Amino acid sequence: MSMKLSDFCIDFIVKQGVTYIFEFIGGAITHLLDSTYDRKDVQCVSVHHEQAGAFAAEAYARINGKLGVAMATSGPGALNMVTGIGSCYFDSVPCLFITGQVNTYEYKFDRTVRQIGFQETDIVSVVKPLVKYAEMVTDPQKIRYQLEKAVYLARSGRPGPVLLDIPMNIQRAQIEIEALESFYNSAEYIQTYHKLKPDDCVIDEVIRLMEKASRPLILAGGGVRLAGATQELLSVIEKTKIPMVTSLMGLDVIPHDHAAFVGMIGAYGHRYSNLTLANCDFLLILGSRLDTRQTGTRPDTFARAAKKVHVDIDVHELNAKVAVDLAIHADVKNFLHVLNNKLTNSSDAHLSSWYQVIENYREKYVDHNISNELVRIDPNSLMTLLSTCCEEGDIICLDVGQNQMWAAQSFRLKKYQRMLNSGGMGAMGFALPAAIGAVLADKGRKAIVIVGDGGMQVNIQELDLIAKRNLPIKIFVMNNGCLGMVRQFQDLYFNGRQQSTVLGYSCSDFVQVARAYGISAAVITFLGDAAGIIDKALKTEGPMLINVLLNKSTVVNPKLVVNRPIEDMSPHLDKEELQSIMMIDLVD
Ligand SMILES: Cc1ncc(C[n+]2csc(CCOP(=O)(O)OP(=O)(O)O)c2C)c(N)n1
Ligand SMILES: [Mg+2]
Repeated sequence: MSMKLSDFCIDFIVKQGVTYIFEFIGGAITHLLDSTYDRKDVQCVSVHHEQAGAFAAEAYARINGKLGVAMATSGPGALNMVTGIGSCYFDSVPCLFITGQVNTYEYKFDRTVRQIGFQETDIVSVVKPLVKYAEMVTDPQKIRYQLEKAVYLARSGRPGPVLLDIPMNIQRAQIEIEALESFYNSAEYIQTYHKLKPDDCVIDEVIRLMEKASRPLILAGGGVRLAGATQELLSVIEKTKIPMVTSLMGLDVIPHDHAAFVGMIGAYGHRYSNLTLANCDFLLILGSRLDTRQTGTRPDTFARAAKKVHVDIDVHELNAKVAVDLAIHADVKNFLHVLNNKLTNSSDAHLSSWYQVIENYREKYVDHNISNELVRIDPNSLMTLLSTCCEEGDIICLDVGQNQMWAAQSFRLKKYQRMLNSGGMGAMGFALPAAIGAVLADKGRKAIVIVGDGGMQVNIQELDLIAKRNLPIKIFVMNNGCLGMVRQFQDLYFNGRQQSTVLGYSCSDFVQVARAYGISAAVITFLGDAAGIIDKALKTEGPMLINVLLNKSTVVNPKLVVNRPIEDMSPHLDKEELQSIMMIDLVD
């Protein structure tokens, strides 16, 4: 049977369980997008900037757990996706990016000229350091092989983005279906495929270390979700009663009110969580790459009194930043599955004094410090209030900056809620398009966007798409009228010279902007008014924007500063106080 290649690609994408393709059209991608025109099983979502399409695809993949797909034209379209592609790479999200390219007979290949075809750009070379696989398809009969290989690589091992660049003449080529070569029958596949299973004696050693400890702790990272291992993790906690902290990316693996949950560690983590981590004597690290935002800039002091076990699917992450006692190269889900089978239920009696210590930390060092300055709205308190109003299953999409950290610190996640972040890339402009991908991936759920006034302006154009599709997205702009996170940094290290965060920075009235797009909007000026307005926003059908007016001088507290171990956050405790609450020696 003969078929148009672009039709074959769309068929393939649909078979992966993908029902939305995020795209922005251009001449070089028209054949591929045209192949969706008459289909009922897949729909194009036409964003207004390719970066937003890439972020939406990322969130779509995280929520549907399968794959996200975004498409763009050659040149400017392809390049506009690069930030989103990088975001998927750093946060290990399986996405297939397809870019159109000029006809092969117009492409320069090895010639030394800069460009032959209009908008010709070597996107494959550009994205190489940000993808698991990128290739230009130059032989139409190789399309099945390329698609299968790309999607296999996107999903297997440590997941990540892949890109196929498909020239126009290849897109419109006729292919013979029966003659197409399959990647799965190839020597390449058979030689590289292997499944990682931890061996039994390693598990026995983990259990031995666990049982010997008197202050054990689990640290869950984003890898737990990626591996689909949340149930296995909860079951290990159920059996062992070991308390657990998370990284920013791991926050949504456990509901906030779970008895074993001890908050988020890291540079802007909770003081009580960081203290718990610093004092543990056994640490099981699951799917976390331990970057400096989690460990602080002194990884040598991280959980220094603990026997450390690190489980990760990516062997390069093991012993990379923090030296551990036992490095286990395994899929977290497989590891937890085998561990679960070997564990028997234990009571928490032997951990009661450890739980007592933790409770003491938690009571003394609440999750944030309310600023002494007279502020109309304490942003952390607003986050907690918002979280009490949200429903199980809501998807919380955070942007980047102070707004993100207030939310991570004080938004108390409920069951089945998700919290999406642009972790490694830390890209402002992520939250709004992520919400689009998230709500399309699971109809019936709504998204809560928490974004700063700066980040809101980065992909503000997507308000149009949200309005036209009447998507259930509630946007909370934490508006401090400045680029607060960097301003806080300048206040610390630049003597208050607020270049470009305050001086030269501006934003317009978001309420008027939202209304111009046809989205209803309201303002919160005082915490006392917030409950009613939040309630209205959450009950309104479709989108709504809430402009939360904050003081310009907002800060995120507590915060880990350079060269301090994780337990010693700013504002710093007196040395005597810190000494009195530590179970181990202080660092000099
Ligand atoms: C695309 C991009 N550009 C620049 C930055 C650097 N940056 C990190 S946080 C921040 C300030 C964010 O301001 P806003 O969105 O208003 O949030 P706030 O910190 O005030 O809550 C900036 C400029 C970034 N992370 N991403
Ligand atoms: Mg701001």
